[in-house]
This record gives sequence, C-alpha cells and structure tokens, in this order.
Amino acid sequence: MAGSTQKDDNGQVLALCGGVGGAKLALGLYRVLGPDRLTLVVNTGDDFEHLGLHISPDLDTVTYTLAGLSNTELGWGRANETWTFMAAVEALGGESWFRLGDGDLATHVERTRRLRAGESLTAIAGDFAARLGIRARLLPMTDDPVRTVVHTADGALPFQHYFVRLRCAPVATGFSFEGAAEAKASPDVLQALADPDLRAVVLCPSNPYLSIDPILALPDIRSALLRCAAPVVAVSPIVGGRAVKGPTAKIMAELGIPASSAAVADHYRGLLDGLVLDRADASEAAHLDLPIELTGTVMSSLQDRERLAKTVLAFAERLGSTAKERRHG
Ligand code: FO1
Repeated sequence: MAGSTQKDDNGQVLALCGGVGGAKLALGLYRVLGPDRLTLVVNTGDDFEHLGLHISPDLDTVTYTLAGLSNTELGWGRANETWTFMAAVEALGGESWFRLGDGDLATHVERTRRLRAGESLTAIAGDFAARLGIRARLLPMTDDPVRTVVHTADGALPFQHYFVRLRCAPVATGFSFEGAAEAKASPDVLQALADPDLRAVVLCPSNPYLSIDPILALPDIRSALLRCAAPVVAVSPIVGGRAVKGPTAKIMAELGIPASSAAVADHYRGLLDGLVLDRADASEAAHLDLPIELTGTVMSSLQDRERLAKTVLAFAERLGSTAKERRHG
C-alpha cells in the first residue's frame, strides 16, 4: 500500500463504532489522522423514542467525544451538565429513569424537530458535527429504523429499558436487531466503504455483540466490507478474559459467549485481515489463525488513545498488500 496512513498521506480511514469503548479509539484515530481523513459509521440500534424525543445515544457519545464535550464521569451525555429539566419532569410525574441533562436535551429536541421536518438522521448528525467543529464524517449506519431488543426470561425489552431502566437485572437469553435485515446502509456509508482512497477499516473495541453486530447485521454493510479492498482490522474489547466491563460482561456470560479474544476472532471470522489484542492475551494469539498485533489496548489517557490508533493504523498498513487475497483466498 503506497504511503503511510499517518499524517503525511491523504488516505481515508473508516471505523465502525458503538458506545464508550468505540468512541475512545475514534478520538485517538481522529487526533492521529487529522481533519477530513476519518469516517465513523455509528451504531443506531440503541436509539429509542423517549418523552416524545428521538434519542441516538451512540451517535451522541461519539459526537460529544470528538467535540470534547463528553461527560467522562458518566460515560454518556455532556460534561458540566445541569438537571433542571429532569427534576421538573419528575415533579410532573414524568419518566426520569433515563437521565437527560439540560444541555444534552437540546440535542434530542433539535434532532427530533428536524427528523419530524423530514430531514434524515445522516443529514442531522453531519450538521451537528460540523456545528461542533468536528472535521470527521460522522455517519449513522442507516437512516432506517433498527432497534436492538434484549430477549429475557421476562420477555423482550427495548435495549434502553433493559440496560438503563432495569439496570440489566433480567437474565438475557438473546438479542435481536429488529429492522436490520430490511434496513439500507446510507449512501454516504456505502460511498465511504467504496472509496478508492480508503486505506483501512477499523472495528473499534465496542462490544462486538451489542454495538458492532447491529452495524454488521445490515446486509449491504457486511457485503461492502467483504468487497472492500482496504484491510479490515478489529481491536478486541476483551482483555485478559474480562475487561468487557460491567453489564455487557454479564450479558455475554448469560448468553454463553466466552469473554475471550478467540471468541472475538471467531465472531468476526471471514471479515478480518487482522486482530489487535492486548499483551495480556499473548498466549491466545498463538492459536488464532489470522495476523495478530499485540499491544496495550486499555485506553485510560488521551495518549493511550492516540498510541493505540497509531498501532492499529501501522498494523493495517502492513496488512494492506495481502488483505485482498487473504480475505478471499
Ligand atoms: N446510561 C445510563 O446508564 N443511565 C442513563 O440515565 C443514561 C442516559 C443517557 C442519556 C443520553 C445518552 O446519549 C445516553 C444515556 N445513557 C445512559 C447511556 C446509554 O444507555 C447508552 O446507550 C449506553 O451507553 C450503551 O451505549
């Protein structure tokens, strides 16, 4: 592959990402690549209607993170938030289990207004990003409705009702992505995946089963990835057999999905040209039948995010020339 994917090249990089874990690496890629070289395809399976508003949590997490507005204590919403609206809703007997800060509320109100006026989620997400000074393309995976549903012993629950209202208490027996099979990737997503200048596709360390799978469940995204000339590299969100912190580790355990790098490699089988693992999982690397890059994948600081981004891009560059044959060999 000619040239490097670092600053001195105009090559494009596309990353699939979901919530918090994905947004961290997205920020690292954004800072390493510089303006107008990064396209983010973001999960919308967590979207839902609430208090009459259309909420797109993963789009907002990535947008706020790249704009430097994100609430790093909560892991969602905006920093320096106030909660007057939520308190007033509660006093009126409204639902307050899904916390909407006053600044964050503006995003939902404006997005809902513009959707009702007939604008697409893609157009709105792009305009919000531009207004917040973000020089990366922020693309919802589709403008069609896709909803992650968590199936539990007590019945099917919309993702946020399970994840936030019930705090993941019910035993998960499965999940589905309603609407994904019929949903069309947006033209912007398909164009980005077919861009001849595309140097690398990165699957960010979001939860594969909850945040990346809804994206891969879109038939035209999966097929575009298989056809893509650029190397496809995933970063495992699992470190040392755990690290899928909090509720998603519980969900995976209940679904009998082993929290191992081998399980991630297996899950993405046929899509990947390489997998980035944490050094803690070096012993697993020997048994995996695809190129592995061992590094530190835990991102606590901004430097961690940038370093991991550089490692992923250099790995993709090394894979570049063999990617095509490898995936179709
Ligand atoms: N997560 C919570 O655990 N509690 C909340 O009250 C909450 C509110 C919220 C508001 C806006 C938003 O964009 C995200 C919000 N999240 C909240 C996170 C949300 O559940 C995400 O879907 C998860 O982070 C998984 O992606």
